[in-house]
Amino acid sequence: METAIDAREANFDGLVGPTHNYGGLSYGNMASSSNSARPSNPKQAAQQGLQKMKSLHDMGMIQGVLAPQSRPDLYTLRRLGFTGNDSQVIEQAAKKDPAILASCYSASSMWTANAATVSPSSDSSDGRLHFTPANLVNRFHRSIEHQTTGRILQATFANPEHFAHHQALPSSDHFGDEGAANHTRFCQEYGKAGVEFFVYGQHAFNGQAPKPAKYPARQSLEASQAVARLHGLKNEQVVFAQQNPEVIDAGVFHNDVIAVGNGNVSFYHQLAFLNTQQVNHNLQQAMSNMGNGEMHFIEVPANQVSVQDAVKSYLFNSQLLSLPHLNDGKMGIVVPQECRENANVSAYLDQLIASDSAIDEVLVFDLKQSMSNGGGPACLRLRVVLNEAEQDAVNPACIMNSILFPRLMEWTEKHYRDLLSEADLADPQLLTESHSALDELTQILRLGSVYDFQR
Ligand code: SUG
Repeated sequence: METAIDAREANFDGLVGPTHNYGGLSYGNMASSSNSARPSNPKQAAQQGLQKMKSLHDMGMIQGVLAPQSRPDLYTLRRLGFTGNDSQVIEQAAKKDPAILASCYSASSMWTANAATVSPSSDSSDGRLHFTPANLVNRFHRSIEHQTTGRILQATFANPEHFAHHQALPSSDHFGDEGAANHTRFCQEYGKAGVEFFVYGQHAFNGQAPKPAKYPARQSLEASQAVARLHGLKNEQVVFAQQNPEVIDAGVFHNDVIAVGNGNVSFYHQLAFLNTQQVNHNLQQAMSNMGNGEMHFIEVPANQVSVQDAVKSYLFNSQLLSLPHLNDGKMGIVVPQECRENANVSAYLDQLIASDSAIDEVLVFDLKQSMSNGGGPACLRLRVVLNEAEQDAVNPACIMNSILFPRLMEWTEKHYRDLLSEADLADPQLLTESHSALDELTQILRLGSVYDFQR
């Protein structure tokens, strides 16, 4: 029997970048499509995210901050044939193809659940914590994130004795990888070898297998298998499961829109998976293989919460947290306020808390700016299980505390606009503002020169 090392779950949230806008860029993501071209408020978006980070820090969680990417992505615009100095590149793109400019301006790296897949050191064969940045090939505006994501992760988790950083998978739909949005780790204790659960939307090399008819399946089985290999996971600790193609067609573009897990608890919608009974059997089997105990399955019935309610409210895009003030394995659930605005979901939450399930407390946050692009509490965070030595090895300037919070709030006050519309993207002044914001941020978070414009 392996002994457990003292380890904790940290959440690294993406700091919303200064160009947060509603580009309508994610086909199959209902919120993104329905809010297309609405004006955004980047300052409010960043501050809503910071408030969540600060609250979780105040509750005793380890809370990290991942820096945003520099936008517009001038490197990509030049690769696409726009020439001249920076302002000319932007002007040309705005005139010739505003859709390309909007894609290169997206602040989508804020959803760090899609930054990478992370396997804790207690799971990997070399005893290091593994990161594979997600290639996000399915959406153009996201496919340009992974290189800088890799650099930011390396600047945050630098020590190679503890942290292993892989390249993103090959950029082809065959290996479409959306990172931790389709990956959950179950365990008895964070520091003990656990079970890694990979959920995919389609088989890349088997044309006969079921797949959605309308919206894209952004994650392939083959991508998930490759990540499991790269991270040195044992076959007996890995479970692969196919998402129900019908829910993808109903707007569930990532598994974390319909299921979430923590510790030994799996909280999921009745229609989330293709073959739920088999999936749950496999999870329990894998937990037993690893010497862990019983899984707790909390299945939310479709007659209480429809898939549509789930997609609208983002009930499952919640964070299930082992909060330090809760005992006996009890957890809190961090939900967006849209869950309290939906009568069915709100009633379900009340019933859940009153029952004797592991979920004991509901924490509600206003994340409307991010939610309007389809990004709830769980999208905004990347979970990283860290043992004590690894906690010491993380870049300390990226950890939320009572000094960093006001510093970053002040930084957003100084640099961010409170109104941004589609037409503003053509204004080269936005680039200048964005660069000076990020330049200062790399000093606050002590990241070094992670951005192209600094190199
Ligand atoms: O990839 N939205 C993101 C939302 C990501 C949510 N992440 C998780 N579920 N983990 C996406 O679809 C919309 C951008 C726009 O339309 O402007 C966007 O990229």
